[in-house]
Amino acid sequence: YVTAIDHVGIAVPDLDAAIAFHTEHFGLEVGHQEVNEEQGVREAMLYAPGGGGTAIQLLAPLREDSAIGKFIAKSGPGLQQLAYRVSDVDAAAEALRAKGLRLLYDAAKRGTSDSRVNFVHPKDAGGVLVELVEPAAGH
Ligand code: CMX
Repeated sequence: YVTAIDHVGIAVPDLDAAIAFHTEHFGLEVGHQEVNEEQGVREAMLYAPGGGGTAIQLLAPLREDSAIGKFIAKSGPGLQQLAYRVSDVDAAAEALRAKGLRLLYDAAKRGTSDSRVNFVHPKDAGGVLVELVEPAAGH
C-alpha cells in the first residue's frame, strides 16, 4: 500500500535560515510553504530542480511544547521523520495496527496541503518516526 517515499522531514529551529541553506548549498527549490497550527509547525517542502520526486520537509516549531519543539530540545536539529505515501491512510493504519504496531492517532489528521496523515510510533518502527500520507485528491 506504500506508493512512494513522499518526504523526509528535518526539524529546524529557523525555517527561513534552513530554506536559505538548502537552496544555496544544494540547489533545492521551495515548492510549498504553510503553517499547520494543529501540528505546531511552520513548514516548507523543497524539491530537486524540475520538481517531483521525494521532498525534503523543513519543520520549524511554532511552540516549545510542540512535537518539533520537543524534538529539537531533546535531540537537536536533524532528521525527524520518514513519510511514506499511501493510497488509503485509514486502511494502511488499520493494517499496521493489526500487525501490532502503535499508531499515534485513532483517526487520521490534517497534514501538508490538506493530506490526511497518521504516524507509527518510532519505538515500533526501529527508532524511526514513520508518517503515512494520503495526498488530497488532485495532489
Ligand atoms: N524519531 C525517533 N525517535 C523519536 C522521535 C522521532 N521523531 N521522537 C521521539 N522519539 C523517541 C524519544 O527519543 C523517546 O525515546 P527514549 O524513550 O528512548 O528516550 C521516545 O521516542 C518517546 O519519546 P517521548 O519524549 O516520550 O515522546 P514525545 O513527547 O517526544 O513524542 C512523538 C514523540 C513521536 C509521539 C511525537 O513527536 C509526535 O506526536 N509526533 C507526531 C507528530 C509530528 O511529528 N508532528 C510534526 C510534523 C508535522 C507534519 O509532518 O506535518
